[in-house]
Amino acid sequence: MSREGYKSGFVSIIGRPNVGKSTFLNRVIGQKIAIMSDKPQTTRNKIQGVYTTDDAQVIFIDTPGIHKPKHKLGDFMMKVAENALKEVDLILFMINAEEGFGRGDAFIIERLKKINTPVFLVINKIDQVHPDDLLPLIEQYKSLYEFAEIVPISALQGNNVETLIEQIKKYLPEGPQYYPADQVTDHPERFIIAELIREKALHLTREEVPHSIAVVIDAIERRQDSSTVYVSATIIVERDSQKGIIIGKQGRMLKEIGQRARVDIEALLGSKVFLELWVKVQKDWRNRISQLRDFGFRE
Ligand code: GDP
Ligand code: MG
Ligand code: K
Repeated sequence: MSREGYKSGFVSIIGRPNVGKSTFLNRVIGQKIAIMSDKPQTTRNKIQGVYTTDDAQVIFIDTPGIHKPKHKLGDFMMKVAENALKEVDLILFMINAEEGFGRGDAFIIERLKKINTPVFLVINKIDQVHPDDLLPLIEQYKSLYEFAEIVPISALQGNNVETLIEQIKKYLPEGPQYYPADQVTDHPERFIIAELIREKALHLTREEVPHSIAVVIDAIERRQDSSTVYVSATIIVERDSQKGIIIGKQGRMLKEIGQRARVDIEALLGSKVFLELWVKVQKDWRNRISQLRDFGFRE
């Protein structure tokens, strides 16, 4: 569908881990599609959220984040992120008002200087700081890069989020409504389900398993003559010890992960779910780029 005056485009959200990118996306889209966590690097795939109104459609990309690569997965992710940034209409560079400028930001700003896409500085978590502390922060960032707009918000409480949306619309070109109004994500359910399971595993095991665990969905089937959806998934870890932690004493941890994930998956699919979880050790999978696509990473 294309209409005169209708605006649409792609917006990429970047920033250091934990600045609130997923929280913002969830608030705008109003559905749990990006996974929130107090642990860094939870979001490793691109997640698109589609925000549609009468006069515009904004397609958000929650990139894995640009950071200094530590291993091959980091390299790969950074390439994905950089390519994504060149192709979008607008970049939201999100920072945490509480933390101020950090080395991670310097790294990101160097990358931004190499591309022509306009960039907003979005200062998040303003609910955590005194308004007087914002001005020096703004001045500091202004001296480093020519931002198209600077917008302070609280993604958690919603302050100024609508203003930000209005500003975003101004920067979008005229274009078609790419997605139906009721579609909030173009990711297959399979990806969201995998992220929900991964989120439960990370939360329940606390600091004991690394963020490198991956979840592969083996099957999603609606059983005939039944209202139940059957989901089979495998949690991939790098070491036997991690497998032990995920499974837990007498399988209790895995059971708990499964029960909690099932509740969310049932809400997502709107039907009863039978969830079967497996755990597999695959050593050093992060450095095997050839396998990344099998785990759902996309270029
Ligand atoms: P991401 O890594 O950038 O996607 O960050 P998340 O969206 O996962 O948020 C990281 C943490 O910051 C979570 O605990 C959020 O609840 C919290 N957070 C996000 N936005 C705000 C905000 O505006 N104010 C406050 N106080 N906390 C926030
Ligand atoms: Mg995130
Ligand atoms: K730029």
